[in-house]
Amino acid sequence: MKIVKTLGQFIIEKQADFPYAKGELSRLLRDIGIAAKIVNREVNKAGLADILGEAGTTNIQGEGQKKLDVYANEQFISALKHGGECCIVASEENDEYIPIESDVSIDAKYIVAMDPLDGSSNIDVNVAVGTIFSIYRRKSTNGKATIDDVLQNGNEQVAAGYVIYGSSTMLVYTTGKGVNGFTLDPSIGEFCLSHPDMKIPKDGTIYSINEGYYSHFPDGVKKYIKYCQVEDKKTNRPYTSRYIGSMVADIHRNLIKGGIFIYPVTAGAANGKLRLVYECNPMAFIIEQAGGLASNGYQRILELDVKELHQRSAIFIGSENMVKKAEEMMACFSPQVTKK
Ligand code: P6P
Repeated sequence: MKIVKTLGQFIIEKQADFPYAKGELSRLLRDIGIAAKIVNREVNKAGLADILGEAGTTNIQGEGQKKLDVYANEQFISALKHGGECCIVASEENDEYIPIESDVSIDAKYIVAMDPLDGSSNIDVNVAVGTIFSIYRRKSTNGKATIDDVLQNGNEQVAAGYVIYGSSTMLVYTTGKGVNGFTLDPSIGEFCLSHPDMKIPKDGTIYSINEGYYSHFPDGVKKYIKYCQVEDKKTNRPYTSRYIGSMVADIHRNLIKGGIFIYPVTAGAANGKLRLVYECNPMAFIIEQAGGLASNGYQRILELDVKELHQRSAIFIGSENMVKKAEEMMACFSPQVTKK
């Protein structure tokens, strides 16, 4: 009989990894797990309930908000508000950060930055979507936490994770001591440890990029794509192209099988499309903890200066040797122009 370890049991077991923590981070991760189960229930019946289609509002990116991403945002904010461990929530769906001021959050010391439902444009066509979260400890030691507590470099994260609502629902997270994956067992309503100590293969044969923008890519990216497509048995090329259009799903596949995901700068997105604070930084933390690499083509994602909440970045993330090859092409054909 296989011993089932739930997310809650695992978190408590790993509590010892944080000698100074008094259980707050553990409780925060538990709160996120609870919200993920609630969102999962609605995602799984999105086609039935009246939560498909546009909510009529738009987020700061000017993107139409589908009802499910508004619902997911509300669920995560509510769980974090009532959990008492979080003093600020920053969300893709909200222009400004949300201070959590409630009796239970008086001495809360954690900041949560999240994309509550990434890839939501895929909801109506039943393609995997995901939640991405990033957790920081507040820097300020007294008074109310401010935006400065949110705008921390990625290497200051204390935890990061994602939920993928796919053929099964999984929660994958790291606290800086490796990456572990939990699959939701609907029959008991628990996330159960299914992928202990996840490691991304050093090499892979999957490249993931929206080639529709090829003509707008930097020359280094064009050269890397051609490198992926050239026949060379010794290096298992041509690689396979896979692009789901949902960052969590594309990166999760590469974490398991090996591969590289690239969203570079393009003519239409001079700083890239994906957001540094609640997409690139958490995914970079996870992939580095699993033995992979994540950069903007030149610098480690986790070392990039964070200046604005909805700041965008290019991202090259995945198997170590594939990211290194892509960075070589960038250095050679699209050398970084340092701003004077
Ligand atoms: P494009 C989804 O909208 C998202 O934010 C990511 O999940 C995904 O990787 C990317 O945008 C897809 O963007 O321009 O290829 O449609």
